[in-house]
Amino acid sequence: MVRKDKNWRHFEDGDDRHDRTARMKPREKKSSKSSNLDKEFTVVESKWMDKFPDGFAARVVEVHKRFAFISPEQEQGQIKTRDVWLATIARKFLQAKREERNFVVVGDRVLCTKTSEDNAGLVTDLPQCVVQHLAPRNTLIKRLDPHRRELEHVLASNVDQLLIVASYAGPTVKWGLIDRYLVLAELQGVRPIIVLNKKDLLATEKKEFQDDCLANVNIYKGLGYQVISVQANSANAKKNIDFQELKMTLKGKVTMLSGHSGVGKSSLVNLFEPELVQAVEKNEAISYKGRHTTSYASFIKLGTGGYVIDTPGIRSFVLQDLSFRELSSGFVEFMEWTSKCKYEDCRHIDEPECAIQGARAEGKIAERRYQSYRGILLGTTGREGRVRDIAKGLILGRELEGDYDEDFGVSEEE
Ligand SMILES: Nc1nc2c(ncn2[C@@H]2O[C@H](COP(=O)(O)OP(=O)(O)OP(=O)(O)O)[C@@H](O)[C@H]2O)c(=O)[nH]1
Ligand SMILES: [Mg+2]
Ligand SMILES: [Zn+2]
Repeated sequence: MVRKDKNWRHFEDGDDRHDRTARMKPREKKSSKSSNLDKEFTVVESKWMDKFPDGFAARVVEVHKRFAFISPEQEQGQIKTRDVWLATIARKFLQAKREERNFVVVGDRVLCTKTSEDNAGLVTDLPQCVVQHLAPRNTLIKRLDPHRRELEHVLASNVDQLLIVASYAGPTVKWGLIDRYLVLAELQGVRPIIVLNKKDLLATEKKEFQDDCLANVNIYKGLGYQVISVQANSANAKKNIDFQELKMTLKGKVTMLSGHSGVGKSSLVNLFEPELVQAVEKNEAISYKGRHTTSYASFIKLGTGGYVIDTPGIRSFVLQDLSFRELSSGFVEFMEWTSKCKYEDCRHIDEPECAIQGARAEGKIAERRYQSYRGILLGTTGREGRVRDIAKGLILGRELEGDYDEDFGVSEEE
């Protein structure tokens, strides 16, 4: 049984299926021993296995402040996400990566060595290892660190697809947030898929709202994006044709879920036979208030094929600082017009003879999408948390301005 402690969440018996920390507790006295493997870190990857006969390749499946969970890779990089080791990071490696907030992130491919030392200062029956090497990352999902802007906050790596999850209502869909995630996906070369959940709640909304939702869905579909409408908590969810489509889309891929807290990300994951069943708040009213049910980004194998990274909901998502060129390339419908602007450095805001403005006037670019672009470029959107945070007195200086946020994948308590 896990000890109740401020750093450790307490679980009832049988409630540990969705939590990897359930099998450990803090050690009474911290070990003073440190690994002497630090010196070996610079060894090139090709020679690595010779140096470390007990070395193995693995994938990072969950990251905590002082340790991570990894799953050893089997053939062709496949992993069993239920089979986890407790990993600490070689010290020299920590220093090399100081400019980042997390040393390893979910999705990273790493090389590890077995250890019998309790480097994390924990009592656990999990096998333990030390991360010695980080493979180059193919794709990166990152955002501005809301607390310290000079730090890059990488949320996940080596992701093939981004599932942008929103609910029609409870909480109400924020189209601007979907646009920002689309920009992120476009710029990283990660395929975006939009999922609109809580279809049942849409039916209870006013016709005006329903029409607006339909118009927005049609905008995205018109741009070539896959849009899927579901009710994740329905007993018949799996019979739904949209569910079947999503199942095929997830197969053979690593897909990261993102979106506000309470939109139904974990409910959705649970439909695809996950190796680790995800916790879902039963009381819907509580989940609307932004209380997080999922606490850590977690890499999970699906019985129906593929892997997902379930993540805790976010309060606001602020893109990295982007130039107007980068930003406009994140809006796919701008592409055919940007070369026709009179000025090469046209930002499409108030410049004369701007082709984007022309297309907008003719209705060839949707007004709402243009306003999203303008809002991101001028820094006036992406800051939903701002009003609430001013009220709470949380905005103290520039670094917190506008986007005070919950951690994403890193617990505040740790
Ligand atoms: N009405 C309705 N409720 C749903 C639906 N899908 C999920 N819910 C409920 O919405 C609440 C939040 O669901 P979760 O799956 O925990 O949401 P989440 O996005 O994982 O939330 P975080 O982990 O906090 O980020 C739960 O009470 C679910 O039962 C749906 O299609 N319709
Ligand atoms: Mg969740
Ligand atoms: Zn222009």
